[in-house]
Amino acid sequence: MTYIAKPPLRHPTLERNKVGYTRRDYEGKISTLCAGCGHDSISAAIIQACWELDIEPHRVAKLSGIGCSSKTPDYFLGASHGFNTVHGRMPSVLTGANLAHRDLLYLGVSGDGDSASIGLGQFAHAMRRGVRMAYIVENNGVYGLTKGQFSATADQGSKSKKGVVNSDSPVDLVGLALQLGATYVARSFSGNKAQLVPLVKGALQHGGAAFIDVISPCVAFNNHPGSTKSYDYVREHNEAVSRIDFITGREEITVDYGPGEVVDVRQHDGTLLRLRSLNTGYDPTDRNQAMAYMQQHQARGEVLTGLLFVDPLATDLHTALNTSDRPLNALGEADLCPGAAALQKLNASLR
Ligand SMILES: Cc1ncc(C[n+]2csc(CCOP(=O)(O)OP(=O)(O)O)c2C)c(N)n1
Ligand code: SF4
Ligand SMILES: [Mg+2]
Repeated sequence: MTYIAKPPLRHPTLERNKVGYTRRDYEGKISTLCAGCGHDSISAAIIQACWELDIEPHRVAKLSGIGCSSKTPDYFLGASHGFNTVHGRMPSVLTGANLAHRDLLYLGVSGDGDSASIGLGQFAHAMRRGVRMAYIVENNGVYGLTKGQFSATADQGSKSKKGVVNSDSPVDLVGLALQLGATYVARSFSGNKAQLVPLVKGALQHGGAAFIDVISPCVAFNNHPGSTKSYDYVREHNEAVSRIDFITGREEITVDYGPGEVVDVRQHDGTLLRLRSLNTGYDPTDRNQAMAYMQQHQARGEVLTGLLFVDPLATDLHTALNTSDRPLNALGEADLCPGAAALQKLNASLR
């Protein structure tokens, strides 16, 4: 993988967050993606979200598969844990890491090829098992890294750069995530940082499987007329369900929301998701309504964005499996080898 390290120089007056870090401390190496690639804007949103959340970088584990999108974890959170897996295998490696070390914040970064083609099965099982993570798909409708073939999320009837029409039906990862039981489901656009940053913050603080599909135009292969994943198409067809602000339990609410219906969703850990509905009557905690609403917009060729669904009381795989409260590397000999009596009791329970 080619990369260029950023010069370590810092201006001494850079603003610091509550844990003493500047935004630059959340950056990674210099990006080698094409200038204007949507993926770089998503990296910038992740950096901003982690800085604003006062997350210590060593508390994050970022995992990805293969693709231009999956290269991006090299360009943010340079001081965090990282694992670049095989194509489409990020969810299973992340699941294993999460089960071994439950105290880290897990960030899965993937592409539409990585998650909707080769990794579709892995995506599905991570969602249905409720693996606690923020799973971000940087969705450009093509395999950018291998020169722009249609991916499984390309819309039927959309055109390639050379004018070839895609005849296959698309896989809609948001629809699948909703159907499979993900407890935080959102869609956004790499060109809308104001919407994306709070969505990433909410996902990182969520108590279960959080999924964000981010439409992220590929300027090299899928940004032309006839594409439904281009900057122009998404700007013209973007329909937001709500404006979201993410507020930690300790913060005073000072945001001026203006007119519109306000829905507060308080999560397990006390954090608050405040949504100002741009469409009256939209209930972000109603899974069935989210699915129907999304399909209606899709049929009209619109790209519905925002926080589409959240279950504020979500639990995760650790709760379901009743695992140890402590990470495995923090268990001592007494925990791991509780003695003959405990073994006999266990064996008896299995007879
Ligand atoms: C097992 C395997 N099959 C195929 C490939 C070739 N390959 C590399 S990246 C990629 C697709 C990447 O597309 P996507 O996940 O959408 O990422 P993008 O580059 O568009 O961000 C493919 C097919 C591979 N590296 N490994
Ligand atoms: S090929 Fe496309 S996805 Fe890859 S870096 Fe270039 S613009 Fe981004
Ligand atoms: Mg892609």
